[in-house]
Amino acid sequence: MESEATGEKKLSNKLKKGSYIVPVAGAAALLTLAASLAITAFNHRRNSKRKDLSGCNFRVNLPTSEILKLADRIIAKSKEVHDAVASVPLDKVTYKNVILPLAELEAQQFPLVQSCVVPKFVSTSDKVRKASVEAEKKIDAHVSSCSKREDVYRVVKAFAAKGEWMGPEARHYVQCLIRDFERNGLDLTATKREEVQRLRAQIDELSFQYVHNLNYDATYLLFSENELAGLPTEFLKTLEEVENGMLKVTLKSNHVAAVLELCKIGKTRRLVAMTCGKRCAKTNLSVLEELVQVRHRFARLLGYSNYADYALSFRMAKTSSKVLEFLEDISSSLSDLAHKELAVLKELKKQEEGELPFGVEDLLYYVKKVEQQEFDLDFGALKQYFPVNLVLSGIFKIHQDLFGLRFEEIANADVWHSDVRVFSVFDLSSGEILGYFYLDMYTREGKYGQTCVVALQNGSLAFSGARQIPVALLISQLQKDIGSTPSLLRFSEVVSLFHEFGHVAQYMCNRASFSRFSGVRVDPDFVEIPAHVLEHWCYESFSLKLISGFHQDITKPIKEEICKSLKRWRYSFSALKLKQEVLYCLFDQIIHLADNVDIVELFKHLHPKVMLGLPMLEGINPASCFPRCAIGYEASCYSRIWSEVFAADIFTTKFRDDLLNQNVGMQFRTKVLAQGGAKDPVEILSDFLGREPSIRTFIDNKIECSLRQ
Ligand SMILES: *[C@@H]1O[C@H](CO)[C@@H](O)[C@H](O)[C@H]1NC(C)=O
Ligand SMILES: CC(=O)N[C@H]1CO[C@H](CO)[C@@H](O)[C@@H]1O
Ligand SMILES: [Zn+2]
Repeated sequence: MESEATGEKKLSNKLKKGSYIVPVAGAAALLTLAASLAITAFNHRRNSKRKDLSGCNFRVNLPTSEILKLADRIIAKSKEVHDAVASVPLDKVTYKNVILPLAELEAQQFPLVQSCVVPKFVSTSDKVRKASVEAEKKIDAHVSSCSKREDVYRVVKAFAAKGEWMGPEARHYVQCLIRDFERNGLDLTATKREEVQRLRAQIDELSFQYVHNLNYDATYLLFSENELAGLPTEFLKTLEEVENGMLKVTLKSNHVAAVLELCKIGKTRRLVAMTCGKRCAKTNLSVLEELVQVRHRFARLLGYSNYADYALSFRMAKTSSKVLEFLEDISSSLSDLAHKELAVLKELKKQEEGELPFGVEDLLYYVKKVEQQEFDLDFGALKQYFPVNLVLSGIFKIHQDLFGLRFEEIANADVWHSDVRVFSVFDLSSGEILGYFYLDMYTREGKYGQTCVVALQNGSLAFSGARQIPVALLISQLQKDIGSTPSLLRFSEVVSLFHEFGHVAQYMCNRASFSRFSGVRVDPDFVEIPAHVLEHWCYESFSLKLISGFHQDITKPIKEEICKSLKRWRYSFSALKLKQEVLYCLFDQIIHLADNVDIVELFKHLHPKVMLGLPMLEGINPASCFPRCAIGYEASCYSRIWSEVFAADIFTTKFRDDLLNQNVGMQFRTKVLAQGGAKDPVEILSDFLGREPSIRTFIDNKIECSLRQ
């Protein structure tokens, strides 16, 4: 699963029941979409017979008892196959009796597992969601026990040692099987293996504690209304008032962001930034120190020189030295630009507050100020140009023209809520079905709260030659309003939808043979790249006009000036913003290189170095409140920047000058999207680009776009 911060903002308005994608984009005159975009209307009221999706083994709407029974059947079957593999004599191992049964088991069981697990995200019934959680626990426990089976490991190892000829994808698959076993210490002595398990449990406990401390931190500050000057009245009204009119500002991100962006009083900003940077300093610094030490020991036991190398060994970046070089290169290449950006902000502060020194607490405030002065971007008004159906049909149109795909809505498919829509994806030229996806767009009670794409069935090619097609689910968090106008999207939601559709396209176009390599969760450094590539279409006038139209007259797309502003806005102060992110990524990488890094000193040292001499705020320690390095992104925080950089390389080199070039699009589809996790990502990208991927294009593009401001 994959989640996005961008999709969380709300939008309003309602999609009328029974409505369908209007197959006309804003620049209606530009396009004759209606004919080419075969999106069938469907009508909820006419739902006579529910249709099954042929070739889809994901089961919708299983009742509670069925979910639990299915989980038991999955486990029993899996156990049977594992036992059979384990019983193969070591001198009789072949691809057919060891690897094939495991690969086909995975491919067949995955959609069934998802039939049990996915209801917990989307079901409208509390009971079903609970059963789903319970089923998941059972299945997880079983999967975890399988990955610790020494008997199976030994057979797989014996097979690998035999050196039977295999294609590169199969070889890679065998390596992955072995890696998973060995990450559980199966190649170690029993005592060391126990130690691995013990350390892993300790890591889980400590990272949980770190995040728990942050979540339960209840620190707040009190300010008078004067001290909060600059904040909008509607915001002040939401603050709790304590005695003598003082207002309570918590350290929740929406409070902190509002103060840092809008509060005119430098002292208030500083106090909020400092208090925020001291959160959990007493507790979490020691938790993180211990966590890093335990991780280091864990990685050493498994034969890696440090935890970073353990975390990176199966990622595109591969080694920590490569990551450090990458981050330092980005940071130093952007220094000149960032200096220029900072000079603008410093000048503005001088005008507004006199000779006071500029500090990090001033960054957001003055950035916001310049942006308000320079760009006439009213995001509230911009929404009027993004009715959901228009945006969707624009997205489909772009995917169709670029990648040779055709989307068709399936009427009367079985779904878990009447808002959910289902689409088939076809290859435009051959008419071959490539896959299906469910679109569950609107927030509702009990539904999972993130925007993401969930794999329901992975594409794969069985030994018999039968292809299983991929089935995906796109969950987003759009707000359905009770009103008569169509649902309107905020710009951030438009970008987020584009991003997620990038994942869907990648998933649909994947031609890997092994289910394991056809997911949307393969190498995380690689898998985000196509989605980031697609985001670029949201900032180009040509495509923006394609996906927009004033909601009361969709033939009127957004104006050229606004398109230009959006692009400039994207690059405004982007060097400074990126450097700030690089700072945290460097910290995350360096602490995972050894067991004795002084995490307090490290931040103090890195801060002025990366942030152009700006010192860290006195007495704070960001290390105590940086949950990404504690859980989920440890030693891999860099990955977001990584994807963005190589996506920019691809977009700028191949697509920027011809946004709907199907030739290039088809090459991207076959050389990149189709490959999935079956091949080395650097090889994949080099094949497409005709050279190794490089950070230069990203940097040059950033400098060029910023100078145009
Ligand atoms: C299918 O894809 C998902 C999501 O990318 C992945 O988590 C899962 O491991 C894959 N399934 C199999 C059977 O490998
Ligand atoms: C290792 C460590 O210092 N843990 C502390 C983290 O913070 C909690 C309180 O929130 C303490 O109870 C732990 O001892
Ligand atoms: Zn993503």
